Amino acid sequence: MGANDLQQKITLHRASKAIAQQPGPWSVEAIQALLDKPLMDLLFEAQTVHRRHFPDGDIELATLLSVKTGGCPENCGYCPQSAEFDTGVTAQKLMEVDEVIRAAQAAKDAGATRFCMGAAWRAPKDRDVEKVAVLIEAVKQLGMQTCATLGMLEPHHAHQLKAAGLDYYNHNLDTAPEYYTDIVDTRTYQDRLDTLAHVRSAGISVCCGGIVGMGELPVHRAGLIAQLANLDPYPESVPINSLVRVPGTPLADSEPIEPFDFVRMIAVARITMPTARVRLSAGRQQMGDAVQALCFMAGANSIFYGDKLLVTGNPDVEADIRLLRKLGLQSRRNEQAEVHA
Ligand code: SAM
Ligand code: DTB
Ligand code: SF4
Repeated sequence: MGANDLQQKITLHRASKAIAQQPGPWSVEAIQALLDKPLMDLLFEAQTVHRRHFPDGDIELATLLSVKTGGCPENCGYCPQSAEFDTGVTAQKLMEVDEVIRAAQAAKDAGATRFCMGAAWRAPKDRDVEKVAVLIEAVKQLGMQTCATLGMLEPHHAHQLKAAGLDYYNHNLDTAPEYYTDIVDTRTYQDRLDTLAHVRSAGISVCCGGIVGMGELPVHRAGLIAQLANLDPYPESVPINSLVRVPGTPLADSEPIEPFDFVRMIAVARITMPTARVRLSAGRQQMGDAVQALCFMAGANSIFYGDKLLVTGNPDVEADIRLLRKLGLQSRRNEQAEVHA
């Protein structure tokens, strides 16, 4: 080993020791201080944590399907599926199982390992949960990881979904508690925390993150990360969304987030939740390859993969595969291509 290599190893070792000694629970101030660091220092710290916990450096590919679209009674200011806003989204009923299986099989064939089913409900009724349980069983039989996002759950719903084979439940906290009432007033932050607790108690892994670019202050971004990182245990999956500004929603004219501030959010999620899958989520279509590459550098190791999110667009599959290849990043899809090459 040359002197330079040795020096690099020592620097890396010192950095990882310093990070390992950071105490939890995380205060908003400590997170704010991370967000305020010089970008290169923050990236170095995040990448150090990332490599320690994910030495393989693979990128998880998760595909979304809106199984029940539109007509939602909630008024989340960012959401094109709320019945309160005129966004051109037409309400549809729950999809049939055959159609869902076809979509999941196509996602699997394209290289996705996780299939996430979204429903525009405030909270599913008993009969809705029974029907979604059938969808989960069918997707599970394809050998994919299953995820669902259906709104607020009662404890017995969570148990039913677990019994059907649900691996992850997505339920986002979206922003800091003190900014939440500016975004939605048909439910409370505590409602969200209660559902997350039911999901945990049922033994389902938690997928929980938020959205930036909704006109929030930097302290609200720090507050969101503090809430996520202080969940005990913190979520296994953390989707960080950049607001997709949909005409007709109250947040359509929000000031877009500065791209480097988005990268900072990814880095701080990685540092504070070292073993989580941090997902570079909505907003990639507006982001460009270079910013996405910085997000991977900052510790993102999952993306939503497929031409559509729930109702809005996402980069197409070929563009994503090209990007991952250009960056030399591994995904199951790339591994398969190498085997066949
Ligand atoms: N109704 C359920 C709920 O609210 O939990 C599940 C579906 S909801 C569409 C899932 C998540 O998508 C929301 O919590 C929010 O974080 C995200 N989301 C919705 N609209 C978005 C947008 N325009 N831009 C970015 N993320 C969005
Ligand atoms: C998450 O955090 N983002 C996804 C998923 N979980 C359900 C949804 C993004 C929605 C973007 C706007 C739309 O297409 O509706
Ligand atoms: Fe309904 Fe979920 Fe959209 Fe809120 S985010 S309006 S709960 S679908």
